[in-house]
Amino acid sequence: MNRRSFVKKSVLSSFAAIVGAEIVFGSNMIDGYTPLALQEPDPFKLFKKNNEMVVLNDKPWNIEAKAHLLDDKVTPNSSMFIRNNGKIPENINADNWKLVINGESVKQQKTYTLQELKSKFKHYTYQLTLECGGNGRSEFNPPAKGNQWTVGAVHCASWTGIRLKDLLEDVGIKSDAVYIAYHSADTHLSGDPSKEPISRGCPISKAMQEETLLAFQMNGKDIPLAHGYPLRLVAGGWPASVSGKWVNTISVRNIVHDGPKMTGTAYRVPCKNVAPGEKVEDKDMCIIESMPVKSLITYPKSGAMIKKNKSLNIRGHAWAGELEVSKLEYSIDFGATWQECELEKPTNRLAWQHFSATIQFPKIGYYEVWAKATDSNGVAQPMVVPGWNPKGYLNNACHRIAVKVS
Ligand SMILES: Nc1nc2c(c(=O)[nH]1)N[C@H]1C(S)=C(S)[C@@H](COP(=O)(O)O)O[C@H]1N2
Ligand SMILES: [Mo]
Repeated sequence: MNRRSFVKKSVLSSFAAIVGAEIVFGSNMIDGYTPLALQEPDPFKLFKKNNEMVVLNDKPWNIEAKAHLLDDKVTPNSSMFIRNNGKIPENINADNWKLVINGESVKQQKTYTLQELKSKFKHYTYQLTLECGGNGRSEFNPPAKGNQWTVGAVHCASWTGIRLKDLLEDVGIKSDAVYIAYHSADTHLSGDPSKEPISRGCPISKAMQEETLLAFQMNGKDIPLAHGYPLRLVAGGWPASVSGKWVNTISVRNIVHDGPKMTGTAYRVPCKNVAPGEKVEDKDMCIIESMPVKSLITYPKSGAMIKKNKSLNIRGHAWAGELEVSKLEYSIDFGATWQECELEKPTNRLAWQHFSATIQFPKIGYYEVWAKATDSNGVAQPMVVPGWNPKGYLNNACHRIAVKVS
């Protein structure tokens, strides 16, 4: 007879500690069995997220915020969306974390420990807007495959780290350098260790900007595991896919990086507008760089009720990739007329900007408040979903909330 052994006492008590209760018939569990409660962890507890966040996918984890959860000027972890392409690395030991700088265009390969990075280079802190290229995807028609982000795949946290530029200068790069690429510790969903879930990067010019960081802190603390602990690339204003989490290698390339999610339809859009649903050839696709101008009304929550003759204070944030937002307007008549909002300057380049306005409504009834940002080049958000593309990127249509006056 093939007798199976039962779970060990020590394992049982550690399970009980995680579950937070005695596992009453636990001694009947066979060895190697994982209680369901540990197989399906509560993502809100696991990642310390507000339980109004929306889980779009659990394999891999993809979780988005709602507009009203993003009301803080600096986004706290509890409201930050999570976008993973693979499995979050396990058993990270920051004490022996290493960063390798290699590639065709380094003078010689170099390796730094996390400790060396922290002690050798000057630290900088910036608030940086990171928006997933696919934020707003759910509104494209014909629909695009992928996580159906609505409006909440954006955050602006405060990141502390070293400048990538300082590091690359220390390594020494050749004059033929074109691109930098990240490689990370997360693993492919297939379990195949030879495959990377994602490896992207940016042109040298973006890598050399003052605000492009290799960050080890977020909002003044170690970066949360889901957001890239212990080391993350942060390139504000570009699709957040450039900001590699759990980074263990930076490659300096003499070609445009060709890693997973750099080619085909991934993070690329037709170089020229196409009709919805049109087939686009590979050679006519361009890599997304600076993100377009956009804004979000974060207060009040859509569905607000106010009493007649009372004014309504609204507020939110606006961002424009590499550019500054120069104007923010609101409309209560479906875009027929616009009034200007108060708009603050960004705390630093590539941080989102805060806006506010006090609105009077002419009479009792249903209204929508729309917000529209304009960037420093005079380009405004469209009122309808812009340029269809195969993977549903770059939807920067005006955000709107419903308001009832009674
Ligand atoms: N290593 C690694 N880095 C990554 C990803 C990933 O799956 N693996 N996802 C990218 C994408 S597509 C986005 S939108 C952002 C999301 O960052 P966040 O989860 O901290 O919000 O991380 C980027 N960096
Ligand atoms: Mo993304």
